[in-house]
Amino acid sequence: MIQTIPTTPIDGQKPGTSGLRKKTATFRQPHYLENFIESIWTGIGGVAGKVLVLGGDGRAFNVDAVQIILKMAAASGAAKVIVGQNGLLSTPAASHLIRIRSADGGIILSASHNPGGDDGDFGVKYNTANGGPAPESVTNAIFKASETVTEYRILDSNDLDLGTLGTQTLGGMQVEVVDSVSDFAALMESLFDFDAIRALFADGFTLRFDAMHAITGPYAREILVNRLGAPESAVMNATPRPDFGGGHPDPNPVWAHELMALMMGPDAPDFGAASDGDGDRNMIVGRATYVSPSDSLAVIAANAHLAPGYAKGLAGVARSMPTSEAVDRVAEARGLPCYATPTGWKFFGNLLDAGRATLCGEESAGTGSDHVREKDGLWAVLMWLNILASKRMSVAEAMHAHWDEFGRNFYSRHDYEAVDKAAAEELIAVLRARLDKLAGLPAGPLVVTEAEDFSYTDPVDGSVTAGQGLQLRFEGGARLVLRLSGTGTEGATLRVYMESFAADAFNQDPQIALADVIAAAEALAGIKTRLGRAQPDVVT
Ligand code: VG1
Ligand code: CO
Repeated sequence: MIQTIPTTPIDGQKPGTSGLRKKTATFRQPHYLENFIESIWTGIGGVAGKVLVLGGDGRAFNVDAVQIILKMAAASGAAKVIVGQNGLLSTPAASHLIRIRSADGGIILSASHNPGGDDGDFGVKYNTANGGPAPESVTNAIFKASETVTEYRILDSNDLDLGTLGTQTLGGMQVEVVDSVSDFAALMESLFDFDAIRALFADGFTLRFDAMHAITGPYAREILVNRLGAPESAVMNATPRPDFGGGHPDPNPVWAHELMALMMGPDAPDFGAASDGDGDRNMIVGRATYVSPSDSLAVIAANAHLAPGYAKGLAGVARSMPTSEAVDRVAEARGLPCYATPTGWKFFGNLLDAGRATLCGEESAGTGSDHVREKDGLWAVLMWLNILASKRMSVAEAMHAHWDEFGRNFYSRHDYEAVDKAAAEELIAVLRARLDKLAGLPAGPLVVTEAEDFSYTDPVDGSVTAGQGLQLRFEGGARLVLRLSGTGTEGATLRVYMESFAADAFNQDPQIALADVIAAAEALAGIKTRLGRAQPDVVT
């Protein structure tokens, strides 16, 4: 029976960089999830007759939310929902399913790299028919609907069995439970030279993949162990848990410390990698060699043709504006178009759909291509393995060969997390107000040459997105970006991105190579005084 439940709008249901993210407890409040889902239906022009993909990264509330969404979709007349088994799908696997099933869209339940569990975060993201995150026109429509929602429809029925593969009916709607891994694994096998990677492993190349108790465990096991022949022990923390084992599933040197300790120690394997809560981020690390995500993007741009799926070369590359310009150097050398977009994968969608970019990346450990419309952690891992299998180099050798050819962009991001929101907003506002007058002026040890509030005009549909971060350039070529995070759930997070270029002298600690830019940032923005923090919480 269809129930129509009266409700009232709930404040703050505004999707950020990547969907709506709130505390799990907030999502468990009466009507909270239901209001937002009903707003999605309104924002997409109704769900009646549509086919959706649905799944999440396994964090607390994942399965409950799947059951609620299925009953709401059925009550509003959806034709079919394709669900990952047990409600699980990684973000890139969901994107792929939307595409191969020609679905109208999909809902991904994840707060990605944010911690999960009863005290952690939960999130809901809507993806469109191309498999990618909804553009701002759609997320704005969803938010607007959330401000006026007065009722929602839900089927009064028993929970569905999400463990058994196959099709069931719920009201007038079909629910097809599919294997979460197999389509995605087949896609990877079609893009990369699995024989070469298998041969590399057979020759004694060792690896460790850290799934961080999140969604990639089952995917990594199937691909790395079952299909590529790595030993079972190559995948650590492989069982997804609702609280990610109490960890913070963000694959960077700070949060993936267990893997980092191994890779920097005497028993390091040849290759280490990790992914995040929902499987779209990646960290690449060699023996005693951390590869910054910006460098990883550049190395992939220079070598992707070694993988069969990219043998014909790249149409173009794209990076988010704060990502280092290492990839720009490769694009220039190879004569490829190169785009700089605002932060967030949704801005790559049009470039990928239009065939203008094949490869995209973000400094936040996101890399991907036109094979799906999301960033893809395991894809990046397999791309690296394919490159190493083809070149027969260590990670350190590959990095040095890259810097020898293209030079090195030293790069670092400093995050000040959960700071006072008003103070962080004021810091940005004050600097933004001064941008016009900064060119030619000193900033600590450097001199500003250009300063702008980054605005992006999408070259495909002409849409303009303004206010995407403060970007400053200095004499000598260094660059500084400041912006506020759009994925946090507590206070504000200030991100400070710093970059400088070196044609040689590659073997420096980035924090030392970037000392002048760090000092310039402090001189310009007064970060420590304004935020009351002596140092950043996370340095990547
Ligand atoms: C962060 C990253 C951004 C990434 C986004 C979603 O956003 O900086 O590059 O696309 O997270 O990643 P923000 O607004 O907090 O800087 V995921 O893996 O958390 O969906
Ligand atoms: Co993620």
